[in-house]
Amino acid sequence: MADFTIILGNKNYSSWSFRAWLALKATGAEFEEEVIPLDETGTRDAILRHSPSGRVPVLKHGARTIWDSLAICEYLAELFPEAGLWPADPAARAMARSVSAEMHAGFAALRTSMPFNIRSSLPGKGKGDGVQGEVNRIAAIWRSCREAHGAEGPYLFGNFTIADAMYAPIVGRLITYKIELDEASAAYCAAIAVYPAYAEWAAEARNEPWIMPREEI
Ligand SMILES: N[C@@H](CCC(=O)N[C@@H](CS)C(=O)NCC(=O)O)C(=O)O
Repeated sequence: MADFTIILGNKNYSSWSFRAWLALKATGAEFEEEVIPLDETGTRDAILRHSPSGRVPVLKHGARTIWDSLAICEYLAELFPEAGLWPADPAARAMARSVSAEMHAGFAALRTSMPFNIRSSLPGKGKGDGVQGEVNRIAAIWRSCREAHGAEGPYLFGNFTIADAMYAPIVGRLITYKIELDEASAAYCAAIAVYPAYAEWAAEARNEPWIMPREEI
């Protein structure tokens, strides 16, 4: 039995689950996963059996329970320093933590108007109030990370880090809703879209049977 079990929501809809799962995959550790379909009878009880917050994702490691995507990422970064989940350089690491926290705490307009729906193609939909301003801010974040620290590879800080895990579901949304981007941001999206773990999650999302009407626009 693997040391780690991660409890997730539907792969097609649960963007917070996706973030923690990407970080766990990036450690290279073996793990088991359980998907709890959201918005069904019994969903809440099923989640509460694992998570005191009533939300997914949850990571179980022996007797420990870690909930909340960013807390899981931080926990894994401590446990697997060799995985480079945060950049080694202190200036890069500070920036990576800042942009990750900004994602974790923000972009409410985009998250509300453009629900995560990685298997769908919905060009032109989801253009609610405030969305374009948030897209512009996200593109500016990506450009500044790549310009300052991205020379070693195609991701925000060169190699894949927690910052990429935090923004990968935004990439998924920008692809689903076909949002126009500047060249550098489009190149970053293209790099994330072919990152093997991203592609694996997207393929599994396509095979899920569940439909969540409140997430379909
Ligand atoms: N801040 C939390 C947010 C977690 C969250 O909102 N998860 C949603 C799914 S993406 C959830 O568990 N919803 C419970 C439900 O729909 O019953 C995190 O970063 O993990």
